[in-house]
Amino acid sequence: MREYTTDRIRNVAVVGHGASGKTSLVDALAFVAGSSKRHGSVKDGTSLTDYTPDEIDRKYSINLALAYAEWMDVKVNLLDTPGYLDFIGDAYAGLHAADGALIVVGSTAGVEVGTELMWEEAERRGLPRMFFVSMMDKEHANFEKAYLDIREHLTPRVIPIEIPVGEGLDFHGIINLFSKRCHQYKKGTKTGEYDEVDVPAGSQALFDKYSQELIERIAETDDKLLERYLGGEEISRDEALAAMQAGMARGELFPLLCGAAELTYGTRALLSKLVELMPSPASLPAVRAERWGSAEPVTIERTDDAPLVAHVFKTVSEPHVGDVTYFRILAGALRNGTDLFNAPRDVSEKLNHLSTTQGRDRTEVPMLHAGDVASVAKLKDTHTNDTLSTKAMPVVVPKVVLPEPLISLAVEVHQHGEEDKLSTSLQRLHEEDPTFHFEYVGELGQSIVRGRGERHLEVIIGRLKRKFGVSAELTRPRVAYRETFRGKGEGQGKHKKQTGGRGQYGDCWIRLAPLPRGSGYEFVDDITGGVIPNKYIPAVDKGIQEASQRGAIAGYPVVDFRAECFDGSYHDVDSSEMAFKMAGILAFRSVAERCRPVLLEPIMEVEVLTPEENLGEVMGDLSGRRGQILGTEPDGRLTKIRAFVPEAEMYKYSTQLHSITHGRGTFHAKFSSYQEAPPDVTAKVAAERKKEEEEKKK
Ligand SMILES: Nc1nc2c(ncn2[C@@H]2O[C@H](COP(=O)(O)OP(=O)(O)OP(=O)(O)O)[C@@H](O)[C@H]2O)c(=O)[nH]1
Ligand SMILES: [Mg+2]
Repeated sequence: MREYTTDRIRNVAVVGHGASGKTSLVDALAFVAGSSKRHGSVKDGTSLTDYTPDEIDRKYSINLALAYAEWMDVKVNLLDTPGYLDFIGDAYAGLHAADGALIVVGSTAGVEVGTELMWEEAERRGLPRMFFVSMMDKEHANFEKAYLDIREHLTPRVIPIEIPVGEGLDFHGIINLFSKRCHQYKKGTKTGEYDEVDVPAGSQALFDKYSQELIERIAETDDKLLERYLGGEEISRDEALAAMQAGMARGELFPLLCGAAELTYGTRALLSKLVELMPSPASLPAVRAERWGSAEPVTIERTDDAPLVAHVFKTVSEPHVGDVTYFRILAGALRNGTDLFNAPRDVSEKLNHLSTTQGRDRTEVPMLHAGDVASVAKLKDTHTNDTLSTKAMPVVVPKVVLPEPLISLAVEVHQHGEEDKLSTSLQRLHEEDPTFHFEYVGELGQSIVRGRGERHLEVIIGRLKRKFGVSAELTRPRVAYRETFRGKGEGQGKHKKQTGGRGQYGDCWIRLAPLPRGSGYEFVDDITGGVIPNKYIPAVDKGIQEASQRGAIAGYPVVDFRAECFDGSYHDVDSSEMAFKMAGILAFRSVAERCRPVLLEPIMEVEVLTPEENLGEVMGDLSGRRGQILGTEPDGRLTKIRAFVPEAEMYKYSTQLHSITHGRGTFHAKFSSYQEAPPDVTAKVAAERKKEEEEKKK
């Protein structure tokens, strides 16, 4: 492979909603350019960038993957991102590593939730953006509708630079509005070949309308051009393209193209436009970094002579290879075998086997120039989001901001004794995918995994088995119930034992009373006249606290109450801290039952975004989960519902919402408070607890 200098590189993240055709497009682009040997297909499990077993089985992208197309002496790095929202962390990582975004919009589906999220993220990053209306050959394809959808929901500054000839089964050509020529595709073409012909008579009216719009829109972004245009002057193709590129760089214009990746129609024109309109890293402002240690801000030019800075945006552990690290060289030229420094981890890494990456295939290269994206295997201790730099100029660059987990499930190993292996393997999987988290929660006695959705966690469990040989399953997480009191009560706890020599004697009287929700625990020392010596009072407090960890209803910790110790007695010889602690325990146990104990359950504050048409069903489902709807309000094209829902009822909510809204609904839940559980729930929880206890005794 030839060397590509910084000005001959483009880094493009291909983003969009799930199943909009991104992976198929990346495959076709790399193939048509001649950089990939075969035209793969998602359906057959042969696509270039959906190459992991998980992806081949499921037929959708899970991981960010890298490919490239060499076109017009430029290497276009294509970052294929997953569209399913469960894997949005990788889509963010793709945008982080790119200098421009190609937003794919399905010709029948139009703008969807995933399209909006990607648009917003690209906007936040100030990335130049281009649209591609995909699958123009699909039945019911509608170019104009997709365009108007983008205009209405994403930006009025989108502007088609080509238009299709025919749609759906009749789709057979694309007119380029700059060259005023039509590409008529050869039926059965494998590599996007076409005959160049005049604009067909039947498309003339459409062509005139869009051409006019294009030139006006471009002229609007440039005063001089506008003046000339209004003066009746012709604007040349090159001038228009240059103005378009400048407009894109400023975030004022978003060109729209179209095609059908599976037929390779439109792929050549798209490649040319990616080269002509997307920025090269050489044209970008200097890299902003922070010097490690001093946090002093530094700027580093994106040239080969600059000190090397690379950002790791993804790591994947592969069987037989170990960890593969994907990184982007922000500054400096990188030679194979170079030692780089990972400053925050204080580790030197030798970059052997530096490779350009075409899907699963890696080709070793002797050197890479500033701006390129590549991979390397077998680094010692470098993970996603780390910066590699030099010892002479150790720096860190901003990280990809990763999304928070949305759901939690418990995980159980199938084979007893594999618990340790489970936790070390899950740690490795977390390093590979930092949007996945896990912890052992002692109170629940369960390992809890957290992620973006059930689909996400199922993929993790699959990897656990395939990569680490640990067979496990996802189960319902236990709920951290609490107990508290509704009423007051008082009583005695007396611990007295006489066994041969020195005995044990502790005696206390306590009062228990409820406190407002969230107040916690309070202890009041109301002893007068030294009926219990001062030195033993903390022991009573300790005993009450210990006993309160197991409440009267179902053995859950009791919260939000006050305990007053107001009377008691002691023995000169037999009393001890131990004995008074026992007295505290006994007192709590006997009084707690009389204070009308109740079960508290954790309540989540939930925000759901759903299309209006599913609103009724989504609300009905929330009510079925004992949800209390607080209100609804419009939120862009969707409706936002706010509700309180018991945590116990949120199990598998993401799957349910996905199914009701056909993947368009999203939700967010956070702990809000503990509330009294209704009697039937209390009875059920108490019965379950009793059963568990009995099983333990067996
Ligand atoms: N008719 C037609 N179907 C297409 C075309 N491109 C993709 N498809 C089909 O659309 C489906 C989704 O395509 P993908 O390329 O996997 O879409 P994606 O955007 O990568 O999907 P995610 O990875 O899940 O986000 C597959 O079944 C493809 O075969 C096309 O040009 N024409
Ligand atoms: Mg894909």
